[in-house]
Amino acid sequence: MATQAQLPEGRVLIIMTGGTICMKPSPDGEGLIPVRGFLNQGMAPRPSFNDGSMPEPLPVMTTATTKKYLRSLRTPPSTYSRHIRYTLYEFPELLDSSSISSEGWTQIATTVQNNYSLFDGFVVLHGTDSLAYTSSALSFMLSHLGKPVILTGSQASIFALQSDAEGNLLGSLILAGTFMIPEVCLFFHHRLFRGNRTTKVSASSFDAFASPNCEPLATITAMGAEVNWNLVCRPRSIARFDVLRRLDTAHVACLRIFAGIKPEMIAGVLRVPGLRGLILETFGAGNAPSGEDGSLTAIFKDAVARGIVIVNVSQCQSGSVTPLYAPATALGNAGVVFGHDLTTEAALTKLSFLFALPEITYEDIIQQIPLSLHGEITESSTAQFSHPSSKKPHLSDPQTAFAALGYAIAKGDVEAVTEMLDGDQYGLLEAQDYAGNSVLHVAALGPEKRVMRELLKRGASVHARNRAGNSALFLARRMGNGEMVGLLERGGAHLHVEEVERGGVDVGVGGGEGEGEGKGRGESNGGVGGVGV
Ligand code: ASN
Repeated sequence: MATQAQLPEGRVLIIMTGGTICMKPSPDGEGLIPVRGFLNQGMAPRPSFNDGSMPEPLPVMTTATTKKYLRSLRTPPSTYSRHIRYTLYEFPELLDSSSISSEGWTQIATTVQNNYSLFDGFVVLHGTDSLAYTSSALSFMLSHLGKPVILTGSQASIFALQSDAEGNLLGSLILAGTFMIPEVCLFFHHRLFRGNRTTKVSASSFDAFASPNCEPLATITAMGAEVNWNLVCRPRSIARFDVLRRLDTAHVACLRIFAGIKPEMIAGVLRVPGLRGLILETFGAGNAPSGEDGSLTAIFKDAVARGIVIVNVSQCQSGSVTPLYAPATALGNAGVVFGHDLTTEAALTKLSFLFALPEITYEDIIQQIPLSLHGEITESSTAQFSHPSSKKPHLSDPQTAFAALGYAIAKGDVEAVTEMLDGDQYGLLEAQDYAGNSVLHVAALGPEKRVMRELLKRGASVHARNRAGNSALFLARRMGNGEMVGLLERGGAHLHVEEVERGGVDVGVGGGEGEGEGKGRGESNGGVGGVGV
């Protein structure tokens, strides 16, 4: 039996940007303002955030080259027999989130990037007003993300007697330090949403966010977290984590159609100097007035001819924009793009992202809008996100299926592995054997690089660790399998900080390259060859 001191730890960096969660009344009586010292004043005195173990400070990269050691705390063990060890980095200027802009998003994205190899997950504390915008923006800025980035905040300050702050923060912390959900998420009121599907729906209720067109990725209940792994988007190509540093928000606008709107108003917006894109919030399934004698339709047509991208999204919270009615069809014929079930927040930030890509053409952008880049839109050909395979399950129960897959991987049988994963109904990419090894651990010790490539392309997590705390990369290094090491590193793998601390291998920061040689030393993990869930 592991004693409490031996329980594994998930390491989480909390990034504090401001918001109500850290606010107190301003001394001059001008309303609530963010205050500094959240870790010491808001978290350390609360037993659910601090088990009193007084762990060592943790290193945090405050810029790409500046490392600081910051006070760390540890939670008591969670339902998952795991502590969450964390520290908190406060931005130099804390904001009411109504003031955030693309610079703030860049600051968050680069902080994640600079600390990527030092933590298992990230929690971003942020005001609720623009939380759905920031979550959407980050989902596009962070590419080939392999770790959870969870944004949260609260409707009442952590210093208030009755607040949602503690629950939102603790839930985010436990999810970020326990589950390898490689997405930008928003956690609020017991639910974990895909960030780019969210919208703020209440200015006062604790249940302040909705994700009307996508089920929650996870829900916290009294029994723990129920993760809907079928919905989770994983990287689908072999590449390292990267960040697009700046979105082009300067050339995008948003306009809400209302009953009786004058065509001149719309024409005025479409003539704003430098405008490249417009999000048009239409009625219902995508309808707008056509104007007298089609005058409004002509205005849209003219703007499209001048190269302005116009995206049609609905004012309704749920449902999708489609050419069901004549007015929506007329907009489509004028060159307005159907935004299907994109939220306004996701549509605005997606356009800002696409405009920021070097050398992208108008046609490229039009093609990308209806495609799901990070799960933000339901592609019309696949009405459902959950994808139970049409093939029959290969084997009758998860244990037998995982064991069979493990043996096929160990043998290097690419065809058998591919077939089993095509027919997988048990979530075998998430499964672990009795020693905590995932399919990637087995493949790291196996003979076939092609099997590893197949697993990586299907989004198997390169950051999963077995019960001995070893990653697949660590095992491949110890085997001295340089090719496997290189492939894993190309897929974003790096040694975990604990592996570095144990083995004295320099991991570098910001996802740097390893040397492709088995150099690490550490405890033996045993049991990789024998599989069974
Ligand atoms: N005005 C606050 C903010 O967005 C609202 C909140 O966090 N609940 O920063």
